Amino acid sequence: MKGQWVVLASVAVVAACGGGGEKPSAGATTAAAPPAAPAPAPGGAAAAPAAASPITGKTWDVKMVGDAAGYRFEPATLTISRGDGVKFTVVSGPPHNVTFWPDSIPGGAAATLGGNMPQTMAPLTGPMLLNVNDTYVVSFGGMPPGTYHFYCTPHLAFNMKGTITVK
Ligand SMILES: [Cu+2]
Repeated sequence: MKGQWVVLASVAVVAACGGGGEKPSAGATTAAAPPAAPAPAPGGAAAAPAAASPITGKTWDVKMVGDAAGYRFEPATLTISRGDGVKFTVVSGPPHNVTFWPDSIPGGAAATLGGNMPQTMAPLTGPMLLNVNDTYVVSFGGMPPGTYHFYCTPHLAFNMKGTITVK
């Protein structure tokens, strides 16, 4: 089972790299990503992360679950206000993480989002959460309104995806 996970994780990473359109060698397409909002200016994966903007509003809870029913974020869709935060907590089935598609977030949001994501492993890619009860908090302080699509890198193939809408 472990070997299978490694293979799937590799596929997901390749797909994630392809999404930014920066890596010429990947050969992957953005087919795995949900349809992006029309965005002439992509999220800007190349933009340097900005300084973190703190949470000034409510913090919402999203569970990261993997059980007999599958892998998922609960809730998978969330509407929040600018300045709110989202706390992801591992409930079962780790490892999980939170990765945003650079081309499926509002134009110009990548730099701020990158700055608001602690300990990233790659652009807009949160660290692996290895244990039940591990948490990861993302501030939406300073984030432009719009829709932010994200997924769990190890479980993208299992459709572990979610959407946060900032009002
Ligand atoms: Cu996961």
